[in-house]
Amino acid sequence: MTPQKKISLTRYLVEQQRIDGLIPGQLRLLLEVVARACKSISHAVNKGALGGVLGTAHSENVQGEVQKKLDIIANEVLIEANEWGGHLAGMASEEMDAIYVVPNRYPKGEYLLLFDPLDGSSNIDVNVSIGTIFSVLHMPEDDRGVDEGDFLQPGKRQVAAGYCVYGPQTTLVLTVGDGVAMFTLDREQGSFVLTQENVRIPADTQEFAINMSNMRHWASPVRRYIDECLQGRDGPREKDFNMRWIASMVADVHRIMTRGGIFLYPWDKREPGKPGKLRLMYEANPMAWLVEQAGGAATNGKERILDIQPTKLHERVSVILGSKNEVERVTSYHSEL
Ligand code: AHM
Ligand code: MG
Repeated sequence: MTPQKKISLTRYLVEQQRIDGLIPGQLRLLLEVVARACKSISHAVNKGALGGVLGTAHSENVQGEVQKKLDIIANEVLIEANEWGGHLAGMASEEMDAIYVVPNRYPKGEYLLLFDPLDGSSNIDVNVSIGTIFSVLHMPEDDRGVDEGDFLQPGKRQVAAGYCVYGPQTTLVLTVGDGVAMFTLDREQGSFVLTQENVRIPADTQEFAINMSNMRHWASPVRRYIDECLQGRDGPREKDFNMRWIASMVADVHRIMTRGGIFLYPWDKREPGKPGKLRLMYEANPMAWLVEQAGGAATNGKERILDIQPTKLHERVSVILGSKNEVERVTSYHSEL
């Protein structure tokens, strides 16, 4: 038997570029550089206490959250890897107050890169899966200098999106608008290898992911949905539901990509002026596009996440995503208010 040929990320991108013309040269370079950065973040995560990378950095990000050492390391790795290649005009990160304009000493490209360098920060020190989430936008046409306004594009304008989950395996999940592909890091070869193409999320599920400790703060449509799930076989859904909550969006979404499910991080009453906890540009948009590309759905309860026009870089949003029929059900409960 001839051994099956392994398709590396590089080969996959070259072939996509050649066959479908979906990936222009600069975008291919960008995706390869992001993948390389993820590989290096994966190594740092793997070393853990041996690398002296655990614990807090004794600083706060723009959202007032305490930064972990690995949040800052991952942010620096992504910036340093991406600033000199000539493929980007600027970057924006959950961990930086303002946008990062590519310095003048480097050539400027036509893309903008946005990322949550290390999602699931509360799981870093306890050896639970965490990840990097990224989103790629095109610079608006005829724009000479890059500013924050250039980044404020709705998620439907993304040209690439993905995440890399650092778990028992390191897996990179990617879309360029032609379905979703998964690549597993082969540590001996040092490269990402294609392990699944055409990822599909089943339309129905019996598994939900939500932080139940916030239940008393939720709005009534979300309470109703979860309450009906909890009633199981004896309730209106007439089936039992299972619950999972990893508290790393990247890991919860990866489970949904693999076997279906619904993920919710809804608005709650504690801070009524805040639309949600998760960030639109670094978390919700890339995940929403990946989920849609795999046949799922993503809304904020009222509208499709990818249609939301952002008004500021660090904007937050309510997130409901995953198996299509369940997302549509929760969304319909919001309109029945
Ligand atoms: P982070 O980007 O600072 O890590 O925060 C986002 C994370 C998500 O990954 C996860 O879904 C959520 O916060 C968990 O929140 P909670 O601790 O409230 O359950
Ligand atoms: Mg995050």
